[in-house]
Formats: sequence, structure tokens, C-alpha cells
Amino acid sequence: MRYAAVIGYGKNGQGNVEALLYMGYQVMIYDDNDIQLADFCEDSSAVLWAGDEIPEGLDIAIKSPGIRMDHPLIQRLIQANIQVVTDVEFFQTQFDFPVVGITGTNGKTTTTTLVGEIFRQAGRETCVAGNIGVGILPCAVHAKKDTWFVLELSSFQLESCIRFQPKISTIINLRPDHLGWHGGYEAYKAAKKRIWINASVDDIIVVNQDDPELMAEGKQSKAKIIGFSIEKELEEGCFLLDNALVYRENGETIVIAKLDEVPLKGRHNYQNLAVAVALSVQAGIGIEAIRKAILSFQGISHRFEWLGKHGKRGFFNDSKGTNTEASVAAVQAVEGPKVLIGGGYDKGEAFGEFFEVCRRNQVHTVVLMGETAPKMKEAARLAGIPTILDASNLKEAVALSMESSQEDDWILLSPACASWDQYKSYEERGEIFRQVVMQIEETD
Ligand code: UMA
Repeated sequence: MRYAAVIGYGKNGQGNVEALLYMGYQVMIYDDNDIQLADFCEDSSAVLWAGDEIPEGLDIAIKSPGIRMDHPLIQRLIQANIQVVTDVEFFQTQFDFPVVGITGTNGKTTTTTLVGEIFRQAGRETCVAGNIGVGILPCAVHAKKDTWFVLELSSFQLESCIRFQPKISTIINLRPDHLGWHGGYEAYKAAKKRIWINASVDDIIVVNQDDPELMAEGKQSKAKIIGFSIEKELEEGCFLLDNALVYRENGETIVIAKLDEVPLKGRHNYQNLAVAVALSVQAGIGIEAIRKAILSFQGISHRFEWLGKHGKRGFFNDSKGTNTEASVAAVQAVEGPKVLIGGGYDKGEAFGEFFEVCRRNQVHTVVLMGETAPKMKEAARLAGIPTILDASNLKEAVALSMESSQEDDWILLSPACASWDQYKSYEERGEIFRQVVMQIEETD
């Protein structure tokens, strides 16, 4: 009997337990918080573990991505010579599916979802999983033989990877994020770059040609390099030309779609489109399937999501704007006077530059919530934002935004912070925002 420990029993951990049981492992489960075993553990070998004694014969420990490597139990396991990995690394060692790996600071979820849609449009058996909210291992144990895995990968997942080697991969972009968790920008970047460390001559890396650091990093790799850009013309790869998204290969330039026909809007989304096209072409998907998928892809919930006009104001839900870079993209994408609702869990970012961008882009009011509110308030004041308000929850934030705005203004939830101080996830935050907005009474 093989023995595995699962550390952390959230969404990721539960999926890991399910898969390990299916694979015939005896499983012990640890979590810092009180947990209840799921129904699928009934009649199985799964047991709760207090983390006290490390049992003889433990083969592997799989930790949830959010558990830090310096967690006392992880350190004890390592000292006891037990390998501690995330689901990504375990997947690499146990399965042999072709993988498209997608990481980066912003646009991961949109790009991963879109690549999944393109693959499905082309009739390819596909599993979209990873940081996107779907466990990799439970998909892998049930997947058919020729399934492609399109994986959204976070820095938390990549940090402890050793052998992970996707067939095709990208780092869409790199900006400061999760600084507190990783202990600084350099460590965060190093974690992300681990997606490329094992790339061989048979692999393909899709490299952002608008980012010199990523271009230099790409050149260190043995893999074939394919570029994408939203700033310049390329000899090979995907880029913007005459208001269209094009792909150039062997001197031939193919128009994928005109930008005004594509439902996804905003320059950040053009970057997501370009990288998704480059990844898909390299995976052997035909241009027609790519075009069809792109022309019908409406984007994803909580990512710059249009909620409609309510109380004569236009509302956007960008709850997935969990760092300043993502929120800058949202602020720039809406033209005209606007209110920004921001603030949340403190990841160690500075907000000075963010509010400068807000002021230049007609944000006349910011309504701040959560742990970062005091820090953001000061940065907004220094940047000269005219009105700065405090709210203790989203209901109050929406009410204050209504009071402080005029007809036809935009009201944008784009917190520039994670949600974990007040909510379980950015999804929960976005859903609550949606509900509050839908309750606004229409006045004539
Ligand atoms: N826990 C401990 N000790 C700790 C930390 C956590 O015991 O020190 C326990 C918690 O009590 C909890 C479990 O570990 O029971 C982990 O739960 P969680 O809510 O942190 O995570 P999961 O529900 O397992 O979700 C994780 C990812 N979360 C994180 O990386 C923080 C999800 O990414 C991912 O979708 C899911 O696995 C499926 O694989 C979310 C995320 O916010 C979207 N990611 C960050 C981001 O995108 O910025 C990285």
C-alpha cells in the first residue's frame, strides 16, 4: 500500500485526496483549521491527521498551493526526507498527458479559458484545470488517453516544482504580486520562471516580445521560441497589425480576426488573445477553429464583467483585479468619469502609481474597503484623487458610489487587492457585488 499525506483540505486538497484514493493510496489529511471529511472519503482509508508524528513509510506529501514552504509541518516533513510537492509536480511524475502551461501575473484565467475553448472548438479532448479552480489530479485520473491539459498555474504552484515540463508554455507578463507571500519580487519572479526550467529542444515556449526581461529569460531556454506582441510587428508569431490580430509564419501573414469583431475588449485582452492564438497554433490547432472560438468568446465572470446600467450608472465587476496591474488595465479600459471601489487583503504592494493612473483616467471618487484601506487612502490623497471614502462592506460601498456619482458615470469594482481579508475568494466578492448592484432601484 502506498501512503500519501495531503496538507490543506480546501478545493485543491479535496481533489488531491479524491485522486489519490482512486490511485490506490492510503491517505492522511492535515489542515490547520477544523475540517470535515467529504462524503467520498467514507469507506476509504482516508483519515484526519493532527500532524504530530510522521508515520513510517509515508511516500509523498502533496500540499495546497497556498501553504508556504516554511510552514512548520512542511519543514518537519522535509527534514524527515519526505518529498513535499504541489499537485502540478505530482501530475508530472504520474501522468503523461500533453500540457499547455499558462502563468503570468495577469490574464491567466482569461487566456487559459480561451485556449480551452479553442481546443474544444477544434474537437480536441481537453481538460482545463489548475489555479482556475479545477483540481488537476481529479481530472487526470479520469481523463481519456489523448487528452490535452490546459493548465493555469500560479506562482504558489510553481514555486516547489522540480520536474514539471509542459510541452508548450507561456509567462504572459510579470508584475509585482503576492510579494508578502513570496518575500519579495525577485522570489515571485523566480517562482514563475520555474515553468520554463525543464523546457527541452522538443518543447515550445511562447514569449512576450514586449517584455525585455521575459525575452532574455526565454533565450536561456533550450526550447523553440514563438513570440507574441501587442506593441510591434514580429517575424514570426501573433501580433496586432492594421487593427487586426494576425499570425505570421514562414513569411505568410494570416488575419485571425479584426479587433472590432472580437467581443473581448481592452489592450490587456488583446494580449490574452495574442498569447492564446500563439499557444493554440503551436499545439497544431487550425486557424478556422481559432477564429471561431475567438469571435464567440465573451470573457469570464468577475474579470472586467459588464453588469449593465443600474440607477443610471454603468457597472463593471472586476473582482478578479487582485493587484494594481490588473486594476490599471480595468481603469484604462473604461473611458469617462468613474468611481473605483477598491481595497482588500494586503499583499505588500504600493499604491502610489496606481492612483496616479486612476486620476489621469478620470477616477473622481475612490471608495475603499478592507485591510489595505488606510494605506490606499493615503496613496489616493497624495495622488490628488478628489473624493476618498471609506466603506465597511460592498453594500455600503455601492451606496456611497451612487451618492458620489452622476448619471452616466461608471462604477467599477476593481480592488487591486486579493479578497482574503473579508471574503473566501474573489468569486464570492464579485457575486456579492453583483447581487448588491442588481438590487439598485431604478428612478425616473
Ligand atoms: N491551510 C492550512 N495552512 C495554511 C494555509 C492554508 O492548513 O498555512 C488550509 C486552509 O485551512 C484550507 C486549505 O489549506 O483548508 C487551502 O485552502 P485555500 O482556500 O487556500 O485554497 P484551495 O481552496 O485549495 O484553492 C487552491 C488555490 N488557492 C490558492 O492558491 C490560495 C486556488 O486558486 C485554486 O483555484 C484551487 O486551489 C484549485 O486548484 C485561487 C487563488 O486565489 C483562485 N490563487 C491565487 C491567485 O490566483 O492569485 C494564487
